[in-house]
Amino acid sequence: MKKSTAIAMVTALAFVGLAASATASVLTASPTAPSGPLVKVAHPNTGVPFTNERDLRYRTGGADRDLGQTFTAPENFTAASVTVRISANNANSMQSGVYDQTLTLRFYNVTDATTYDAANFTPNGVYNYTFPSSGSVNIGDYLTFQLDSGIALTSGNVYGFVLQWDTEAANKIVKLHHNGAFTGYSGGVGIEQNFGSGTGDVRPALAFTQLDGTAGRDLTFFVTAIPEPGALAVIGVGLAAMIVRRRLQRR
Ligand SMILES: [Ca+2]
Ligand SMILES: [Ca+2]
Repeated sequence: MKKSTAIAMVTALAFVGLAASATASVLTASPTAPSGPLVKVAHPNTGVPFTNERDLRYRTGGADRDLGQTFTAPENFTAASVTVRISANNANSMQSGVYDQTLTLRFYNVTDATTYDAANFTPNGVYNYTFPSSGSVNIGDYLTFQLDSGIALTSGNVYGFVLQWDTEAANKIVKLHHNGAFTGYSGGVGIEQNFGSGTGDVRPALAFTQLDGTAGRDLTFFVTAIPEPGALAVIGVGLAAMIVRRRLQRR
């Protein structure tokens, strides 16, 4: 390869890197829950009571709401993704104004597992996503928000995330499933921020209240971990051993 070609390729790759950092983070919709989450809060009942839903909305002609959840890290780990679930109560659980729209996840360090006072929330990352297009997301789906290169979390510390639409538009409502009266998760609290009443509403400085106005309610949510370097090394050694064994078998 010519030196000039190599330089051109490196330059091109550098531009690809810059472009990638400016694009939206990865949001996927799936009918199945994420595998191997470190934090899992889902309603324990069978026959999922999907009527436990709460609007995440920023709509013209009505009041608006951000939704979030705090949780306690069960060990030291790097958070890879956060998942919430779209309610499947009826077709109204996901309305027409949400497709291809920008949805922002704000991640926070929180002082304790019972507070929802915004004064106790310290910003620890902002991620922008594009909601899936019509036809590629269904009610009942799990929405998984990848946290790019991950967020390092410390065992026993409390963290939180808040989801919010960036702009107000007609029918911009998706309903997220929560655990209703089940209060089995003590590691955090469901939170929401209500604002506006019609059209042209502007989101105020953070002022959270408890989810659904009721103590103990939590979103159905999951947090997954990036495999530790130690675990990756074990996998790497295993792969190397397998390759060596196959080569020896061919002789
Ligand atoms: Ca709780
Ligand atoms: Ca509004």
